[in-house]
Amino acid sequence: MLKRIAPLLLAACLRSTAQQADVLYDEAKVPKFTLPDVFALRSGERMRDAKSWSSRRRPEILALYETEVFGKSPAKPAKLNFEVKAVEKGALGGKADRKIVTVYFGSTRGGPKMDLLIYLPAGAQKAVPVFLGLSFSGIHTVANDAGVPLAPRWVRGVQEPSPESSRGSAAQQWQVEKILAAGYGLATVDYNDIEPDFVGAMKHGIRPLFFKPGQTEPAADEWGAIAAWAWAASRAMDYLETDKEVDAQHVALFGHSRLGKTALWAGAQDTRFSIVIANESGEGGAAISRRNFGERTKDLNAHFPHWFDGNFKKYSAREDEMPFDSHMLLSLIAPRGLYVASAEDDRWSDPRGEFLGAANASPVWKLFSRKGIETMEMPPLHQPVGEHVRYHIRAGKHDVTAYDWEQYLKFAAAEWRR
Ligand code: GTR
Repeated sequence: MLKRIAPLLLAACLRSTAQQADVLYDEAKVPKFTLPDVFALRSGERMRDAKSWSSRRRPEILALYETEVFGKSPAKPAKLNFEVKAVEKGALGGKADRKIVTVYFGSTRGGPKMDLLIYLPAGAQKAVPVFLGLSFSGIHTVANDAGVPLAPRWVRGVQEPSPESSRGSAAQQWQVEKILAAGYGLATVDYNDIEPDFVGAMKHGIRPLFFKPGQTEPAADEWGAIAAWAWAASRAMDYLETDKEVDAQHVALFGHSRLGKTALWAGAQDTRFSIVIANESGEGGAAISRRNFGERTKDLNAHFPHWFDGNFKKYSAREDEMPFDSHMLLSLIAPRGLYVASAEDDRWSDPRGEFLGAANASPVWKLFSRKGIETMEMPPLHQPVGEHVRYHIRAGKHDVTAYDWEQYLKFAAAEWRR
């Protein structure tokens, strides 16, 4: 399918060739491991209450992920430049009010920019909670809406116009009508606007804007593409905070797959996101790396060297040497709402590893007197578990489905009513 553009073809290909290759898919062969203690400082001292964990352990974990995994990102620019356009009342057959907001990353309107597509329930009388998500393809793919201009796409490293047939091609993965019917809005950005997703694409994205004079590559502890995408999600949040139609206290950040890893990293750093949803985020996301099941750090570093920072390369096939694991990344969302989800056939992402990441992060919620997942036993298909940390596994392949969105909407309703 042409709409599954180059990087996604590579992803699909990895998934299927991995079936034959030397990939661990046998639960009996998962090595025994001990996870780093989410409560203990590197000095060994254990934090026993929310206040000391937040002020002492949390910054340590954040700094580890910043230097060793995703790389440091620049601060929020002093001046942000937004342009609100394409405002339409009664889009999507009268169900939505729609606008497109351009966020300019530089100080002028000439440089890189991203277009934020926002659907809000038509005629909403007060500010509405919003799901924010980066998407894999142009904003015109999110819904069948003739009013959204066709964004260009990248094919084999070259940008070209998108065909009309791609309009609405990702609609299944966004379920905008369900979101609107629940009384929420949806805001999306094409991640290619921030940095296209292929080796060597950095020059087309935002990272060079922040280089020091003479710098041509990020340093080993500076941001990779995932951190760049995450940073831009925070810039989208900067805009949402200025929009009176949006209830910026209630913004859920959603991401699928590599964009699930991105959502986790954005949500870890930016506590304005009140809920973080990682759909099938796999290795480098919610899955416990030490299980070595499915995708491994060496696969990430070999196939997608641009995603993570330079320091992360030293952990290729050395998961047991990492002073962190995914439960620590997930703990950075506490005490906010966290949803981790898996698909049964998506073994490459290690569903059990994703569950165990969420379950092993949950004791941190307990410190805040909030319930997370209170069992180490993986639930059966289609039976979500947990309260402020929730998890489900559904039947089917690596994807985002209506079932997934139904669960996220229920979770948001519960979180936001509390
Ligand atoms: C895979 C990659 C995963 C996941 C996925 C995706 O091939 O190995 O880590 O992020 O791509 O984003 O579709």
